[in-house]
Amino acid sequence: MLSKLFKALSRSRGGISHALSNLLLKGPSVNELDKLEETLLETDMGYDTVEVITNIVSRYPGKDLKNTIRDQLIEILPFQAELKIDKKPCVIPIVGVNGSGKTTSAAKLAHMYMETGSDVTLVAADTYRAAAVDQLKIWSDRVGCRLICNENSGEPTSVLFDGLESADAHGSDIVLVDTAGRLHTSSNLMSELEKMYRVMDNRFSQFSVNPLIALDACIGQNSLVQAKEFHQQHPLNGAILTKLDGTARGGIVFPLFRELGIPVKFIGVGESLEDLALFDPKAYVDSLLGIENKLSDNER
Ligand SMILES: Nc1nc2c(ncn2[C@@H]2O[C@H](COP(=O)(O)OP(=O)(O)O)[C@@H](O)[C@H]2O)c(=O)[nH]1
Ligand SMILES: [Mg+2]
Repeated sequence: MLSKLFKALSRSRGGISHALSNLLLKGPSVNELDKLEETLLETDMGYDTVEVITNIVSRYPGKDLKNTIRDQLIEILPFQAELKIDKKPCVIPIVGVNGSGKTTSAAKLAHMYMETGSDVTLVAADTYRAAAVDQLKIWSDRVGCRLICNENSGEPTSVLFDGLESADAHGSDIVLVDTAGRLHTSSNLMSELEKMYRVMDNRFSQFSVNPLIALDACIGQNSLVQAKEFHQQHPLNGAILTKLDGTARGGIVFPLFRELGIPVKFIGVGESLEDLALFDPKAYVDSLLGIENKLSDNER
């Protein structure tokens, strides 16, 4: 997985490494600092974090530069995510806008939890797109986990209710709920989500509720706005940052945590079941900066 993360961040790393090498070579002139700043901003890490780095660079432009930056960046980030969420069984609704990778991430998470011996129930609560249930059926077959769906229902809350009752009766440890994509500006769909949260919180208190937002890393700063609104509606447990393999903009992890207090818990680095990893701040920063000492050639 280190190798996929390393590959996924290659574009960001290329730009940052180039700017840092130039800086070491030519000294921290205003021009080189500007170039570095621009490169860093392009990764979406946000101005505050960029400033942390440019301050280090202008103060200690030495050969230990990368390691100094590394340590500071790791300090900004959330702790390493853990797979086990709670002692109680838990329900993980996966929310976000259309196409952000909710369904795929639900399947990847189901796979990850099954691999560690948990009993997993997937709930197909996207009742808007006819193909959504079929998509999840295919995934659940591949993963080999339970799936609760109702093709005749247009009521996501009702499907969720059935799913949680069934998971409870069966004794599932983890219930992953695939939801319909919605923009935070769509008040109907947002109030429907609120209804779903009410059912989870009030009717199924035997489960801890741990919502995750799926955010497409390619869309950059827009994800901050989305995350903020979803987080205000119901506190999010964290984010799944998807499609890191297709972008040079993985830096959004920083402002998500610094500005909104939302930790990235998982990263998506491809389209298959195995392409999900727990967020590891050290591996992430090392990959971002091109610090390779932790990676053997086999791992890459
Ligand atoms: N490259 C890549 N593609 C992804 C990733 N996660 C999801 N996708 C793709 O993004 C598209 C939308 O994903 P989907 O799960 O259906 O999004 P949803 O609308 O939020 O449920 C699909 O083609 C997925 O294969 C990822 O981490 N990397
Ligand atoms: Mg979907």
